[in-house]
Amino acid sequence: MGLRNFLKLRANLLTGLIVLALCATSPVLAQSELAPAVYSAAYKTAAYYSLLFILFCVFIVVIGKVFKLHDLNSELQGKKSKANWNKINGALFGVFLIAGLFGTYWSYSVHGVMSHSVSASVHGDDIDSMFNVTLIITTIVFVLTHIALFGFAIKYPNSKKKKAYFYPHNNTLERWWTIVPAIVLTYLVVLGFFTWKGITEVPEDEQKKALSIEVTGQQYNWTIRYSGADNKVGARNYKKTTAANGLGIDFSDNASWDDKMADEIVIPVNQPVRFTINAKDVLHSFYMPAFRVQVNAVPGMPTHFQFTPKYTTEEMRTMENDPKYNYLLLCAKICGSGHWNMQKNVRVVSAAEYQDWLAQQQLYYNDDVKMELQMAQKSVVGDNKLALK
Ligand SMILES: [Cu+2]
Repeated sequence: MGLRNFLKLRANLLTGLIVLALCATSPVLAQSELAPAVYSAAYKTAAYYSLLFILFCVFIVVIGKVFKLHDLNSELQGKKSKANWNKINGALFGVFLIAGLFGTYWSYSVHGVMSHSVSASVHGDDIDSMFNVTLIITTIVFVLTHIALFGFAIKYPNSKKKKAYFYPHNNTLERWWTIVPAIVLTYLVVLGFFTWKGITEVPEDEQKKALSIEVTGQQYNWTIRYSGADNKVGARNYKKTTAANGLGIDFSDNASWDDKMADEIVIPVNQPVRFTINAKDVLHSFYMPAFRVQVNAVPGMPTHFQFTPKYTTEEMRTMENDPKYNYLLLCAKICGSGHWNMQKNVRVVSAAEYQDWLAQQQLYYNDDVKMELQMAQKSVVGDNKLALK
């Protein structure tokens, strides 16, 4: 086969490949049009953009192949290729730099607004300002290093006329690029350390003043226990877990007798709340984004988070201009197949509303639990009698 025929075959193969790619993607597009309603709009959008990206890649490959064919053709005819690839690459680096920086600006202006909501807790403002400081510093570094990276590639393309300057070592330069990042990173770490310490290390008298609520995570639900009039959640012992006593509450501890169960979390505004967080099976994560609260729920090791909510749900609905707005408790640890659905409503209300709501909640130590405990005691006594005989 002559070279000319070979090139023709290659061009035909390439065209076939493109047609095949287009044919293969069209049924997927058609299917996404006919897909049942369960496929969310977001899923469709992701599929659409993925296909668009694949088509764009195919387009780039085609352009590359066309250039390659042109070069081979010129070579065959004994002509010198006119394309200066170093210059083309340099110009492309410039295009990527501008497009990339514009993409960064676009992402900050569109997604930045989406990710930044008003903090609904007192300590949340500290976390937000720390986040902003980190974002500003890293953005400045990102922009400068990328301008330098692409700028050098544009300014110094390969050329037969130029010889590269061998520049292996510069102590002053190395000193600066070690000391400056070290100072900046130390500042960020120390700032984070003290902010976190200020939020999590609450003095004991402050802990006692806070409303005590216990939350237990299990696949795939949160169980909420309020401490009752004594503001103390009763002790637990996993060995006491039964069908009626799912949390394994130890009823020999008097503090457990007035504990209450709830289907949602209701907390009074402007009062400190202290959550004790447990897990019954695997790791979960107690996550309330609006309050900037996140702590792991670990089996066998209670964790705590204390904070003060600033705005009631109603106030937040007005501020967010969304009459359906609700605070949420979510699980932020991928804990199994039902993880996505592990959420609870959180309502922040006035102190008076909170008291009214609490009065309506059921005691954990209810008749079912009492009856089960009595039955268990009777069977223990029965067993003992048998043992004596
Ligand atoms: Cu979970």
